[in-house]
Amino acid sequence: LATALSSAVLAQDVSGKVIGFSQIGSESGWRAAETAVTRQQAEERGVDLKFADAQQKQENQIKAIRGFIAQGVDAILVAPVVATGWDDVLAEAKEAEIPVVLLDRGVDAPEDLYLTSVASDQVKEGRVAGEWLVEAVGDEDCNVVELQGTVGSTPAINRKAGFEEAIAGHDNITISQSQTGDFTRSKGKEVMEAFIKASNNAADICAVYAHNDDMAVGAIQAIKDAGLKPGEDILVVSIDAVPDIFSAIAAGEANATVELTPNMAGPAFDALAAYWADGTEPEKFIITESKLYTADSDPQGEYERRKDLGY
Ligand code: GYE
Repeated sequence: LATALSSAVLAQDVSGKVIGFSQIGSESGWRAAETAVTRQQAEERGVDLKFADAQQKQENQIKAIRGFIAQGVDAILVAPVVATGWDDVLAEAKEAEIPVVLLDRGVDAPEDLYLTSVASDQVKEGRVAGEWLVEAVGDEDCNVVELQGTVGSTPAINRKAGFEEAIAGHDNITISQSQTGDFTRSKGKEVMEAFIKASNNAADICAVYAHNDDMAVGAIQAIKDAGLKPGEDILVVSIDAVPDIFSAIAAGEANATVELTPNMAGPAFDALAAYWADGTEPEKFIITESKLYTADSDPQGEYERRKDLGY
């Protein structure tokens, strides 16, 4: 029993490891939560986490990863800002025998260049958001404006595709305008203002679909500034499930969000622990859940639960 217990403990063990984390930046509330949870997970597990903030720039991420390789870290976590352009630096890490785990976004690179990827099914997230809208509008005509995430990032590409899949075949629903808001609150507001200006009559916009909650929160402000009621005159559906969207849902100013867990590091550390314990190859894609929340899902309670978790 003692041996069984100690090997079970060992399999979970990443303590004493030095792990580099190339984070994208701090564009959203979700990103801040992910950074906080990663630091917390590292501390609980005795990992020496080397944190590098890339300020949204891929070149900074590549530099940080090269720095981690030069330092000889035990593993590298990277949240890749865009999908392309990773082959060389990932091959360098592989050459140095440093396992790389992708967090929350994907890459267009050969799968043998990373150990595993911990992320949501982003096409599904878009689909869940779109299915909610299909259900909410029924037979009514609905003009949707779309706030896309960062250009070239997998969540922007996939969340767009999933939403379009869900509304396909529902000819009453059309996307009339679609632009990037770069996953930020300020750009979400700015682009929503432009959408409102460009439409003949702001009231013609039936819904806004934002690829994350922060852009939705910015859009809500723009809708109010235009003298309309978000959540009623213009429906608001987005992705992440951060506390601020729950306050908006509780206030009737947003309608639905799809949850993205900020705990990507937990499964990443588990995968590394098993890999180091006995060479266990993790699943290539570790997929987190995508649950829908609406006004019916106790938004005030969800807000408080997240605040208690330290979001
Ligand atoms: O939804 C958004 C963030 O990469 C999936 O990035 C993640 C997204 C998340 O800035 O808020």
